[in-house]
Parts: sequence; structure tokens; C-alpha cells
Amino acid sequence: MEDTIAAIATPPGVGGIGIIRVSGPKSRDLLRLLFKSAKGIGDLRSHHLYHGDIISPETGAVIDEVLVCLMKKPHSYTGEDVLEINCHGGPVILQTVLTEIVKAGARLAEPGEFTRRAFLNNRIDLSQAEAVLDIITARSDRGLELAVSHLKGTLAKKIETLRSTIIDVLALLEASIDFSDEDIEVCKPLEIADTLKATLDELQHLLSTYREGKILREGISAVITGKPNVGKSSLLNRLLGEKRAIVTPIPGTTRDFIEETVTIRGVPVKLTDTAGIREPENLIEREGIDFVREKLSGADIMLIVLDGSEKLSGEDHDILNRAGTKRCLIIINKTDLPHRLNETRLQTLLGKTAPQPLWISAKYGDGIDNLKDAIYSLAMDTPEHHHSEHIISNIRHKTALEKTSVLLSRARESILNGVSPEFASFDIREALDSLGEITGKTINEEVLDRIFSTFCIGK
Ligand SMILES: Nc1nc2c(ncn2[C@@H]2O[C@H](COP(=O)(O)OP(=O)(O)OP(=O)(O)O)[C@@H](O)[C@H]2O)c(=O)[nH]1
Ligand SMILES: [Mg+2]
Repeated sequence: MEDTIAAIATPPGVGGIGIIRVSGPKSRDLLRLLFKSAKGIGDLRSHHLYHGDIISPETGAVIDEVLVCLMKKPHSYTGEDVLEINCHGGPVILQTVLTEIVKAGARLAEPGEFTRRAFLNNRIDLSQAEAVLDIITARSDRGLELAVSHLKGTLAKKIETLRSTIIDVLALLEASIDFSDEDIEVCKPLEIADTLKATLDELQHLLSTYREGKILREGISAVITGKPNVGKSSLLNRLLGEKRAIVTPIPGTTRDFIEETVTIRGVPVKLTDTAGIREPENLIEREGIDFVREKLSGADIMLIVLDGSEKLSGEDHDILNRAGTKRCLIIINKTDLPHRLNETRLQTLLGKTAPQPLWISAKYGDGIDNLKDAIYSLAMDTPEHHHSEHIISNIRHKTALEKTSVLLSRARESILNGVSPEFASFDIREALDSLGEITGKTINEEVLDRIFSTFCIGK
């Protein structure tokens, strides 16, 4: 039998309320031992809130005035008896109550252990358990929408449909192996190959959404670069909608880098404003510029800022040349001032295939909407949106889908080439296992440990 686990479920620190969560067979006894209510709790109804005190069973002293709720199995998050105690939200209170619970026979929960139990008791599948974590850590509206749709089981349903098709194929193949001596044609190779092709196409489609899903879930990093005084810090402030970085007419204002995250068209973007790149005049500048190069090499995209009110300089050339193959946008700032930058020269320098530079005024906000669209498209690689329910965002799912795809292709090849069906059947079985890893139908303990260890305690 499972033991009973307990943890503080709310974040550390002070708050209006703090919740302690308990799950396991002892939940009910713990409540009867530690909780006293003036009205009594009678036969303790499930999913009802009771008001009263948590007391120390040894001294009878009141520890806190609380609301408690028992959710009897199987209708609870974990599928076991779950007890939630709403205490006042102070760290000492919560710790004291938790200590009493542990003294009374519960054990402190590991990170993610409640959700792990929910999975083991078939309340949710593995893709839904992972979605719980994604909901907690969502960094944008669309990231949250995606996680919620996964929690609702949309991905799991899709995977189950694919599995069921593959199982049908396997059944046909197996029949043809069993009846191979007899003269009945049970397996039509071309039909099977077609079904597999359709499944492979669906797998490919799911895989093609990974980039979008990953970006919605994790966001991207963008570094703003350019020579001094072109308006990098002004651009950061404009995109953030607040004055975060110091802006002055003195070239070399920004020395350190400044990092802030904004949501652009639903994507969390970590923006880094950096020191202007030029031949360093002193040690501080040299350090600053070295930092920029480091930041640039790690960034997903680069926003290269030029000053439209000045001619292109050698420094601009250097920066553009160094951009290399990195995804970047060329931004010409200060469009509110008379134009002095020679666009034809810039275009020649960039080459014909380069994207059109974007004109903006960081100071007055012109062109910023266009710039946001361009950042979004560049990040996604495509302006096309997928529906949340058909997007994958987890590398574990991607790897499993890829493996499934390889195995099914191999099975299809051998069927088309008239190879004995045993081979295809073997590959298809493996493909089923690999697909089942996504929902947790086939999974080992080690993988479970890895997944749930990334959760917070109390979830
Ligand atoms: N007219 C006009 N001035 C701008 C614009 N953007 C920035 N500036 C001015 O240009 C000067 C430099 O702006 P910053 O944002 O500090 O430039 P920076 O690229 O961060 O400069 P460093 O940190 O020194 O590398 C300031 O005086 C800004 O007010 C713009 O769109 N139009
Ligand atoms: Mg600056």
C-alpha cells in the first residue's frame, strides 16, 4: 500500500493563505487527529470545507485557525484520499502544521510526487502530467493556452488515434503471418503501405509544429546590437513600454548588458540591450564589448540597429559582416530625423536575398508594430499559426515521434519490397512502444524520475 505524503503546496513567503496538501490512506485519520471544529465534523463529507483549528495532539494547543477539505478517493487529484488544509500564509505556521502532520505518520513529498501519483493511478496520462508543469511555468498567454489544451488531453487523444490505426495494421500483418500456409489473402500489402503512409504524414505534421511549440513554451532570446548611440537602449525601452535602460546622447552610455523579457505576439522574448560595438577606448569598454560578442553567440536572433540619420560607417560594416548566418533583422532607427543613410549601399552590402530593413523611430514609436510582427515571424520561421491542440512542445515527445516515424518508414519499405511480414511486424511493435512513451503507456521508472524531478514540491 502507498504511504501518505504531505507538502506545503503554496510558494514560500508570506501570503493571505498557505495550503498544505496531504495524499494517501492516512489522510482521514490525520484530519481527525489534528483538526477540531466547534460544530464537529460528523461523518466527514468529501469535497466539503470545514472550519476549525489545527491543534497539537500532544498539548492540545491551537496552532492555526483553518479551513480543511477532504477529497475522498478516487475523486481527487491523485486518485487517493487527499486532504487540503488552508492555513494562514506564514512560513512558521505552515512549517509547524507540516511538522505535526509528519509526526502523525505522513512523509514529506518529493518534487512532483502528487502528480506522479495522479499518473500512476490513471487520473491523467504522462503528457497531461507534463502539461501540469507547463501550466505552472507558462510565460505567455499562448504558452498557457497550449499547456491547457495538453492537460485537457488533446495531444493524448491524437496519439491514441494514431496508435489505434497502427494496431489495426499490426493485426492485419500478424494474421498474414499466422495464415501464411493457407491460401487466404488476409494482407493486402499496398493497402497497408498506404495506411502507414497516411500515419507517417500525420507524424510529420506533428513534428513540424515542434519549433512553434517550443518557442511558445520557452520563448526566444534576442540581442540588440549596433554601434554606439544608434538607439539600442531606446529600442529596448520602447519594446518594454517602460524606461529601463539609460538613454543619453553620449556614445558608450550602456556598458553592462540589460536583460528583460517581453511578450511579443504571444511569444516570450528575452531582450538583451548591449554596449555599442566600436574600437574600445578603455578597459571598461573592452570588457563590455567582449560581453556583447558572448551574448550574440548564444542568442536565437539578433536585432542590428543602424542610425538612419547618419551615413553608414566602418563600424556598421563590421557589425553587419559579423552577423554571419545568424537570424537577424536590420533595423534603421531615427526615421523621424532627415535620412542620411544610403539605402542602396546598404542593400548592396546585405545582398539581394537579405530581408528588407525596417525603418523605425525608437524615440517616437513609429514602425514598432511592424518590427514586432517581423520579430515574431523570424522567431517562428513562418507566419503561419497552428492550432494549439495540434502542437507539440516537449523534446521528449518530439524524440518519441521521430523514432516512431523511422520505425514505421522501415516497416513500410519492407512491406513494399515484399520482405517477410515478420520484419515489418517487429518494427511496428517497436513503433507502438515508442509512441506509447508520450502518454506513458510504455515507460520506465528512470524516465518517470527524470520527468517528475523537474516539478516543484507540493505539485
Ligand atoms: N531623433 C531620435 N533620436 C533618437 C531615437 N532613438 C534614440 N535617439 C537618441 O539617440 C541617442 C542615443 O540613444 P541610446 O538609446 O542611448 O543609444 P544606444 O545605442 O543605446 O547607445 P550606447 O548605449 O551608447 O551604445 C539619445 O540621445 C536618444 O534620445 C530616435 O528614434 N529618434
Ligand atoms: Mg545604450
